[in-house]
Amino acid sequence: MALLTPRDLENLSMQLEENDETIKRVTGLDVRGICEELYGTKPGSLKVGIIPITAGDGIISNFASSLLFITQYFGLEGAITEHSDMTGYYEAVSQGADIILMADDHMFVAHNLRKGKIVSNHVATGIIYAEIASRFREASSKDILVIGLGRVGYAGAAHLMKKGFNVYACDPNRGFLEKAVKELGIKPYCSEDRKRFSMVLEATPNANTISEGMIEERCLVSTPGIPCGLPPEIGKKYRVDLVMEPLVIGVASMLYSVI
Ligand code: 2YC
Ligand code: MG
Repeated sequence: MALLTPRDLENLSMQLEENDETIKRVTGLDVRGICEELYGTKPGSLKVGIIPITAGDGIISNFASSLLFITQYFGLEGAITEHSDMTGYYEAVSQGADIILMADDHMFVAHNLRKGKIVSNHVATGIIYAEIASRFREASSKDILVIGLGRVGYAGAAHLMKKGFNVYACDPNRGFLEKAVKELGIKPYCSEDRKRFSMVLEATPNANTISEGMIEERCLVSTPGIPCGLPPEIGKKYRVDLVMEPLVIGVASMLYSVI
């Protein structure tokens, strides 16, 4: 799974501001508003313990500080533990953390110790980026394309099916596609169909996954994917809005879903 680099997390507040402006323009709500409607929750004065984890590739220099920025931005009280791993966990719980945020190379979780609610970044990210795509005010129909059916795309496709959208999806991994058709009832998308979409959720770790034949002249592409799946020339040639941000939107979804 693609790991964030310190470079991805530079200018996080500027990236958030730019994306929040686009989201507000194309959906009518900002990230806060969408999360409140999506989860029916509002952040109160909860304490969030942020615990650096040294497992695997280890600590990403500005990952914990980015989580602190995000926690505070959404009105919660955050603290990064002095110690990492199990010692850090003990420190956070002893200091009264209501919610724990920690990530190794495979799982990034938010765990509400008071309510016993836990969510992974993959699921929360898939859901919020799907929700953003689905709220495109200029959408021409309820048809929506999901590119990538890994842990993020699958969660996004499941959410969109539950919301009653016509979900078309593709993934180079036939097993992933068959699983999603069987379990979610999504329709397999193949480029020969020549079907075009005004809403796209792109959830792959690859560039240039979106081709010209897939999108309508006016389109919203919503993606947590790094690198960006939308080729710049296509974004310029058509009236495409792009919502793409490396961490804040996904973490906001995690926090709102467990508070
Ligand atoms: O600094 C730390 O505590 C590191 N153990 C954090 C590792 C995060 C690894 N995960 C990722 O980079 C991506 C993120 C987009 C969120 C999920 N996977
Ligand atoms: Mg994000």
